[in-house]
Amino acid sequence: MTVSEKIDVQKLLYRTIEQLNGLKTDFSREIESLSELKKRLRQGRFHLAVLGQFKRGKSTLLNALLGEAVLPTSVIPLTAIPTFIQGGQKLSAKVLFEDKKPPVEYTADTPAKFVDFLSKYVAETNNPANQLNVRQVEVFHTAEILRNGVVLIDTPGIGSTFKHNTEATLNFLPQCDAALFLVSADPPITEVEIEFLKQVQKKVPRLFFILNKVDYLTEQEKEQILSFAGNVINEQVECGQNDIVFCASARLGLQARQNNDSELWAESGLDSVEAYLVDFLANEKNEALSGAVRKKAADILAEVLMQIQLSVKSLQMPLDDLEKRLEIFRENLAELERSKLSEMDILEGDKQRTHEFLEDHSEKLRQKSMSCLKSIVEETFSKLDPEQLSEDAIEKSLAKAIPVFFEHEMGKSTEIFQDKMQQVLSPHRKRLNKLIDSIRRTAAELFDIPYQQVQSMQDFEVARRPYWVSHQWTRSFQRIPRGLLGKLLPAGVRKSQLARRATEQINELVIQNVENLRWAVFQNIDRSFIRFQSELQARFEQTLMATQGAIEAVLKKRKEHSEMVANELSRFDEALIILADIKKSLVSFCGQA
Ligand SMILES: Nc1nc2c(ncn2[C@@H]2O[C@H](COP(=O)(O)OP(=O)(O)OP(=O)(O)O)[C@@H](O)[C@H]2O)c(=O)[nH]1
Ligand SMILES: [Mg+2]
Repeated sequence: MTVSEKIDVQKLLYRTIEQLNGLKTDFSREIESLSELKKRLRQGRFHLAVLGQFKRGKSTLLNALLGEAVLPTSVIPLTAIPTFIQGGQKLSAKVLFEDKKPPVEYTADTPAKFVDFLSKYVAETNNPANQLNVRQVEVFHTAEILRNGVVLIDTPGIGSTFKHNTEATLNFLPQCDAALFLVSADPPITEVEIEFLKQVQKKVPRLFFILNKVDYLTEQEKEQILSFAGNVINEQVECGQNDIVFCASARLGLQARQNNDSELWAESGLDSVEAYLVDFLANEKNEALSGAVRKKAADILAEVLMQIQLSVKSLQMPLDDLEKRLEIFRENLAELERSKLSEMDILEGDKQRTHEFLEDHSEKLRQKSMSCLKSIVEETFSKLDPEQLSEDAIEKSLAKAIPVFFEHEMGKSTEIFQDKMQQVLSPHRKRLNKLIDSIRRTAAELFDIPYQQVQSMQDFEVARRPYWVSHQWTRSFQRIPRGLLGKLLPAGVRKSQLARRATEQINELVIQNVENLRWAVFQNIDRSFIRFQSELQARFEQTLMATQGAIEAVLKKRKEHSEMVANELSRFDEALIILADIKKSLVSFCGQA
């Protein structure tokens, strides 16, 4: 869909709202939903992440695309916290924390000062192991590329000694709509990158490869490395839409933008990257989003049309006939209401069973983590001399392993439970949709009006805020007085005391961390069920209002103000023609998509 078609859809939504406002019937719910759709169309976000091994030039590339150096870059592994860069009025930042600490906000005078500010939070050197508990950093920038709701995300490089970052990045991938995957010639694509790429490919719908730092290379070297990287990528990644490879020099690109040098910008290769991203990705975003918006709007209109047709019929029919039919309709509805209640009971049961499944899952995870942490302690015992063995040494080896292990398990659990929820909810969705549909069918048959089918019964994707699924994992011991494990004790006794202490500590750590993970999943499950239930309840009620509600309203009006019937009829007739026409346009757009 082109931008002008997007504007056309916006106009159609606007005209529909205008029509509904003009009718003297309460369409406030529909108007609210249509306004929400208009907003979604305007604000739609597109998450484009820059991924790759550490030091491939991710932050430099983003700086070049933004046109100035605002993200810290360095020769040592640096970016430790994901940074979300979105459109804004001026260069500013917001740092969000894990704990309840309020966010820190900053507006910069110069890019250099901005880099200094960000470095305090995102750089591994200044905030080692994320001591400051930063959850994510948001940057607001005026760059053109961010205009269309595109959010660029600078991610921590994978494969550095900070393994925890790699796991957090993997867990974040499902939120990316597309990614730029950076490789470079020094060294050419590594095994760690290939493993990472396989994961990325499973979770990110669109990938673009960039061979960065080509300024190092002669033409011949560039061709060699490009064909090498191309072969490796082709072997590892199923080809198709994902095989676009760009050559670029982020460093030259940044220089070009800083000096307003368009020749150098072209030479850096980033002109093609930018042109591609701005046009194609922004349109692709519009495509998916407008498709969903058009379908949803067409559905709302289908219900509105049915409601108006029902009202027209109810206005035309002899009064006693209308009362009779309404009575039959009410009887039918009572039966459907009973079916809905028993469906909701089954849903509640399924929620309990999903929680039980989580308890089972957590128990297995407790056992698995216990044996994993125990083997880490045993390894420490076997590697170190008795004199070097200390509670500190054991704690250090556990502290290193815990975030990696649990972050990984968190990712796996999230996937397992996403599938589980899909499995559990999808039959409910089907049955409840059928139930709601039969309200419409019954009304159509009983009142002899065309049945309007509602197409998209799927959940409408909720507007996503970027979030980084990294958690704080407990990794430190409860200290005990030094004397108890004193070095003066015979080696054998010390060792067995240490082993006993280590087992106690592992127990504690496992309990705390599994609980942390279990609680996060538990809340997700609950939230999904609540959203599902309230959405269906709302749809059920909306359909009742559009059918039973509409007929009852007409009946009341005819009894109390029979003189208004003719006016009302002509208003409805007019609206029917216009709205049916708008719906036709929306559906024909859908056909084109
Ligand atoms: N020659 C050359 N050097 C580059 C290029 N792009 C980046 N660099 C340099 O590579 C080093 C790493 O760049 P960064 O942008 O910090 O890399 P990164 O991928 O963000 O690194 P992490 O945040 O640690 O994962 C810096 O010294 C950059 O100046 C390039 O196109 N050519
Ligand atoms: Mg970086």
